Amino acid sequence: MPVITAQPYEYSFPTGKIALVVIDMQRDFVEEGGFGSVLGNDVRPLAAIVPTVRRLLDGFRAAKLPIIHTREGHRPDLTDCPPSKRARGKGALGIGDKGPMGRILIDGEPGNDLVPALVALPGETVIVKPGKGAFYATRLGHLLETQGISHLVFAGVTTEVCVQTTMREANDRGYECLLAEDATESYFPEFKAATLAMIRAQGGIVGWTAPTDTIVKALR
Ligand code: C5J
Repeated sequence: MPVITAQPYEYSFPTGKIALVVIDMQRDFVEEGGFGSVLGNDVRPLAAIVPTVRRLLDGFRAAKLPIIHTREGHRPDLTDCPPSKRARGKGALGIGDKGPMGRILIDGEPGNDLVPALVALPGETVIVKPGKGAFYATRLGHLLETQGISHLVFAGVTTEVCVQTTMREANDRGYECLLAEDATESYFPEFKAATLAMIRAQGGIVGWTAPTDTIVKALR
């Protein structure tokens, strides 16, 4: 079994049972004018990881391993958006409102697209999710089960919200989860640092973390 030098200890995976999950690398969070910036965040740290996420994607593509992309997005009629989620934040613009990149966090709007450098290729899966976790109200669990996947590598944004929520959901479902440390980012550096620490604390209570280049090398 290939082994990756990781924290809190080495991560080994059966070839053929590992998949990459790239969380929410969509314009809404990464580009100026999207939901992230409307909420008052500086999106530049998120934009800065795009080349690293691309290296990870290219590593999985070269190894011909399954790739899943997620987008946080709602139906245009918002029937899948709890009123509590829509009301939260009290910002100038909320979910479903018209922003500079179309209706915010709505599936099919320009802002909901994956950033151009990270678009899904034919054969890769895109899951549109109404929640922070990618297992909630989606076909992700069924898809992984039918493909016999047991190990998941994670990347994307934001580390402490959708990435961490999905990793915790996956961990509870029995998946062995590894987070690519430099292919994930937060609007809040201290939240990213805390999330990495809590994932690998107590002997990897949620999973492992490792740098992207270490992961890609192990896939070769
Ligand atoms: C947030 C996400 N932060 N993808 N979504 O609302 O982390």
